[in-house]
Amino acid sequence: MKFWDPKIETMNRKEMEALQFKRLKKSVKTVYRNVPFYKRKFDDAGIKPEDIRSLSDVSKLPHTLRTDFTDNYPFGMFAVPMDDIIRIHSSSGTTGKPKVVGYTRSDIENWGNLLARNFTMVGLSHKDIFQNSVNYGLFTGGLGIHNGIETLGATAIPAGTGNTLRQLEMMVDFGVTALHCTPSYALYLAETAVDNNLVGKLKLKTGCLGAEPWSENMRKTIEDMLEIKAYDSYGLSEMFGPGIAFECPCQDGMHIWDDHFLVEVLDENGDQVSEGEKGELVLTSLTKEGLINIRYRTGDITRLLEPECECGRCSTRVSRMIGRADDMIIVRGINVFPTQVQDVISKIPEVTNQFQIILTRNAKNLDEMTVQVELEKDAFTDDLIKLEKIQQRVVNELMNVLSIRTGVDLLEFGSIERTGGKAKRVIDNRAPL
Ligand code: ADP
Ligand code: K
Ligand code: ZN
Repeated sequence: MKFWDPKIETMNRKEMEALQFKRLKKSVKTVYRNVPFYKRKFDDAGIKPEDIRSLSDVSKLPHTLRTDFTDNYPFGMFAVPMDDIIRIHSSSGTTGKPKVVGYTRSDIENWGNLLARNFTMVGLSHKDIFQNSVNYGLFTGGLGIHNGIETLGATAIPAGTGNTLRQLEMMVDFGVTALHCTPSYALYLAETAVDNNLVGKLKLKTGCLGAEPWSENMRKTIEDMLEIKAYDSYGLSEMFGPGIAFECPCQDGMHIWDDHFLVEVLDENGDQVSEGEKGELVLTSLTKEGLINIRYRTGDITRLLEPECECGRCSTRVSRMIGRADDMIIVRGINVFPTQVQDVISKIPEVTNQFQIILTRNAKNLDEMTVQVELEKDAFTDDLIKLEKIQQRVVNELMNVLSIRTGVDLLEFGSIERTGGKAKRVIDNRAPL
C-alpha cells in the first residue's frame, strides 16, 4: 500500500484549503470560548472569531509562544475539561516549569493515524517489526510513536534507551525491520553493530530518526553503516509530538499534513517567506481538541519548499530544520534552555550566577554536557569533601530540572569571563553530525 489516506494525501489545493478554513474557524471559535488565555489575547488584539473570513485572515491572529505554556502551567492551555483528557505528556519549558500537553481520545487517534500515514509513506506496513528505542516517559517519542506503530498494525517493540548491545541482539533475534530513535543514537547503534559483526545479521531496512537536528552527511553515514534508508522525523510536544513533518522516499524535504496543520514560515518581520527562503516555522493546529495551538512559534528555522513532490503527495513541504530562533540547545534529544541552568544555580548560595555550558560528543558519539559554575568568594575552601558536596548539589538539582545528567566543574570565583554585552553561555564543541 502506497498511501495510508489516499484522498487526503493527494487532495488538490483548493479542496484542501476549504477543509483547512472550516477547521480553522472551528479551532478559533473553540479556544475563544474555552480558553481564558486565548480570549484575553484575542481581546487585547481586538479580534473576534467572526473576523476570520478567509484562510489568509490567520495572519490577524496573535502568536502563541513557548512561555505561554509555562505561564499557564499546568493545564491552563487546555481547551476541554480534564474529564475529556485521556493522556498527559510534558517537555521542558524555558524556565522552572515544564510545558504540559493533554490529549483527548480523538487526539490520540488522530496522532496515531498521522504517524501511520508517515510510516506508510516510507514504505512500512503491518508486516514490519518496529523497534522504538527512545525513552518511554513523559516524552512524546515513546508512547506517541508506539501508538503510531500499533495504528499501522506493525509489531511494536518498546525497547526504550540504553543497553545497546542487548538492543542489537533483540533486533537480530526478533527480525526487526524498522527503528525509531534519535540520529545520534542510531549512529551509536550502527557503530556497535559494526564492532560486533552484527550488521549482516540484521533485517533492518528503515530508520525513522528525529527529535534533534542532523545532516545529510550523518544520514549517509548511518545508511551506509546499517545498510538502511533513514528518514527525518520532526515534531514537537505542543503539536502532538513526533510525526508533524516527515520525509518521503524522495528524501528531499519533509511533508507537513495540511489537513491537521496550517503552516506558516515567517521572516523576521512576521511575513510569509517565498519558496526556497528560510524562516521560523509557525503552526496552527486544525484537528486537535485537548490543546489547540493558534499560530504557535516553534522557534525552529526551516526553508519553505514547493508543494509538488515527486512521490505524488500534495502537502506543504519544508526542508530539514536548519537552526533555532532562540537559544534552546538539544542534548541527546532533550531540549535545554540556558535559562533553566541560570534558574537552578541562582538558588544555590555557594555558587555565583555566572555559568557556561560546554557541549562535547563522547567516544560513543553521544552528547555530553558540562556546566561550569563559580564558587562564591566566601564559599571557597580547601576541604575537598565540602567542595564535593556543593558539586553534587549542583549536579542533582540540574538533573531534577533538565532530566539529563550533566557534569559540573566548580571553578574559582572570577574564572568565567564577564562581558559587557550578552554573555556567551553555550560553547558547543560537538562536531557537526
Ligand atoms: P520531542 O521530545 O518529541 O523532540 P519536544 O517538544 O521536547 O519534543 O522537542 C521539540 C523540538 O525538538 C523541536 O522544536 C525541534 O527544535 C527539535 N526537533 C525535533 N525533531 C527534530 C528534527 N527532526 N530535526 C531538528 N530538530 C528537531
Ligand atoms: K527535542
Ligand atoms: Zn514526497
